[in-house]
Amino acid sequence: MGAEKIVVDTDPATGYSLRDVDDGLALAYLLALPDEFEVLGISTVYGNVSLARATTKAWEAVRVTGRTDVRIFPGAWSRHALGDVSSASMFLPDVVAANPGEVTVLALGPLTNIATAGLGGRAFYRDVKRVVVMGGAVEEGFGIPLLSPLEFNFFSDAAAADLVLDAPCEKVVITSDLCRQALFTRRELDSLWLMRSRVATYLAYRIRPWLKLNQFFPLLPWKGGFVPWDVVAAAYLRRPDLFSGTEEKGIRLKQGVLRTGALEPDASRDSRPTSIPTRLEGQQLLADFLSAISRY
Ligand SMILES: [Ca+2]
Repeated sequence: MGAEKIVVDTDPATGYSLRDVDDGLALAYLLALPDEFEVLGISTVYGNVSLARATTKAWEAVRVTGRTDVRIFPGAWSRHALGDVSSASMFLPDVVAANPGEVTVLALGPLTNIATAGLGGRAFYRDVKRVVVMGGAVEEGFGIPLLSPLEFNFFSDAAAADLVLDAPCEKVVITSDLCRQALFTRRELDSLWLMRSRVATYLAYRIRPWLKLNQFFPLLPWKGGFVPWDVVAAAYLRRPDLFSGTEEKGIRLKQGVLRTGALEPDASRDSRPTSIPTRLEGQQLLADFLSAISRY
């Protein structure tokens, strides 16, 4: 079997102060496995940081990993750009049209680029193999009182998220509840330091302050580490065996004035179900991440 064709839509911020490192970790993981994943392109989106800063970090990821063969396509600068033409909005339909039924789109940021590609006509959802999304919360979300459950990607562009949840294609949603079953701790960081490769050391330097912040920030519901959100979604492509309890049902964003990224069942969409794994072998997933990085 050949390598799986994928496109990664992402808002990397790895290394910017007080910003999540997960997109950069997910990119390093996938780019480490060229015999398993043919990365046809990386499209960038605002989210963790501005579009310009996210695009800069995407360039940094391909340069540090030595994968400058991978092309980068800037997309939406905000949720107000839903429907606007961008490099990403042209690239996404083009690449699935050129490889009908073969391309997995892995969406790791707000869904503005994906929804915009879908607005361009039925061909995108017809031709894409599947869309795997990190986003949405079923129960616990981010754990902030009053706003809970809150999930950043779906909250950032609720309209785009709901369009994708209604898309006529195979959809997998990796929720924040699921991601919280993995916790990246000092132990994983120490493993990276010990690898001594350029990529592992690059990641370790950027993970260290984020790990410290998570360890000492008192309001977070998880203790002793950080949740590697986008790494969980990326690992789903390689190790679906680590995911279980998958529910197949129609789903939509919870309606209301404040749409926080919470999900609810929608029977009217049962003919277009979404796959939602509910259980994760978190420790094995982190071990798989480390084994991929150790290839550098
Ligand atoms: Ca992200």
